Amino acid sequence: MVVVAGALYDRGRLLAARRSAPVELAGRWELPGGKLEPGEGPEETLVRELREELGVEVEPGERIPGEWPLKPGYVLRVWTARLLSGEPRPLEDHDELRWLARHELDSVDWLDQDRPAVAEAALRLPVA
Ligand code: DCM
Repeated sequence: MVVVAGALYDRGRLLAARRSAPVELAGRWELPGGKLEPGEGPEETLVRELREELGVEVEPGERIPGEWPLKPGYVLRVWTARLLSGEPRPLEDHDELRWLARHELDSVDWLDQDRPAVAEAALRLPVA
């Protein structure tokens, strides 16, 4: 099973989302996303999940190379994305959101599995 997450950029900052569930992940920060559904392409998953979870419209960009193991049977793949419209709100799965500039990326407690993707995303952070 593939989980697709987005390195969402806006004005030189990256969006971090704090999980509210399940208990073992709650309070940790992630790149928002969710599971690929049957018949969906990963970019479609990303657009759908960020619409559902954050209430925003995004444009997927490039895949960040790599694949990171989650729980058994699940892997995390990450795409960059650009905010097209809306202001992200924690509608589902999250209780706080923060836009982080490059020098702020270490200020939140990222999920271990997201850390390598965040490091790669930081390298691709567009200048504001
Ligand atoms: N997940 C993760 N890192 C992300 C996004 C998701 O580790 N950036 C994990 C958390 C869940 C699973 O993937 O175990 C499915 O995510 P969700 O519950 O958001 O659909």
